Amino acid sequence: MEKLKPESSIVILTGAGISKESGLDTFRDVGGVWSKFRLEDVATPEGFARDPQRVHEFYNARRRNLLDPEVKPNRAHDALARLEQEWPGEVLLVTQNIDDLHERAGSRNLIHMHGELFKVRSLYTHRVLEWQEDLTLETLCPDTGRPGGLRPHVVWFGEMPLEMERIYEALSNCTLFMSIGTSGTVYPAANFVYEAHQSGAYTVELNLEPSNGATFFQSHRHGPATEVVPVFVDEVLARR
Ligand code: BJW
Repeated sequence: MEKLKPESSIVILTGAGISKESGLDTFRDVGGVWSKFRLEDVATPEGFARDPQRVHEFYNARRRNLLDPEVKPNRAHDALARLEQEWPGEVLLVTQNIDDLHERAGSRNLIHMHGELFKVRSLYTHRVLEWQEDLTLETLCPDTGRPGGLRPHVVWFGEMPLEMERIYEALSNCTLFMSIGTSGTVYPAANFVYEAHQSGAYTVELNLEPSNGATFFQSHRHGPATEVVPVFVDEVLARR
């Protein structure tokens, strides 16, 4: 952290663990999403081609859950928004999450590398649309008027995550890299710590438990995100 100056750039990677205390399930923890659904069925292009209705139902349920007024940003989302607002240098938040809790907390310099639950994409025109309703096979694509032409705007296994060029550019210029609430099992996000380390950044993991790539971080804060993230953000802001 000694190299961290007020003008330094910070890159933050977040995963499902940061939204756990807001009431959203993680994927790989006990009782997580992948203990209830086969990822091959609901999170691959092949699964969507085989049974699009099943995939729609999976995302419809998650979309409705995100609309539940009980699901709100927590102290960890709030702390990251504060960091962006108060840190003099650039703060880029890269999230693997498709929920909108970072936006609701006030983060603005944000990349959703695995897409967004409140967006859908036309299979015919590739246009991305804001969307909060259920999707069915009968839903008409607004661009073409044809049914069955919309898919969730999410990145499934085997698909290219979004805005990778901008992310790698930021990783190559950052002085601090923070990874929060992610198991480090899904690539390319799991590799970001190496990219940041190679660029000379100080790398910190904030997670409930050591992640798969824990040994590659220089510092660890283990605990619930709502506890460890605000404390760490205060430490960073004290270096202004
Ligand atoms: C708390 C907490 C609390 C709990 N406080 N913490 C073989 C080897 C290497 C790679 C591959 C391979 N075979 C295939 C691949 C590539 C594949 C991949 O990585 N597979 C692995 C499973 C091996 N990746 C892809 O296909 C990606 N595309 C790609 O690689 O394109 C080529 C490319 C290469 C190089 C550059 C560029 C491109 C696409 C991946 C798409 C992932 N999609 C999903 C679903 C869609 C979105 C959705 O429906 O939500 O995205 S999968 C799912 O996993 C979701 C998540 O974003 C993602 C990551 O999960 P995350 O966030 O880490 O959650 P968990 O549950 O795993 O972990 C939660 C953590 O929080 C835990 O550690 C808890 O302890 C902690 N926690 N409570 C703090 N309160």
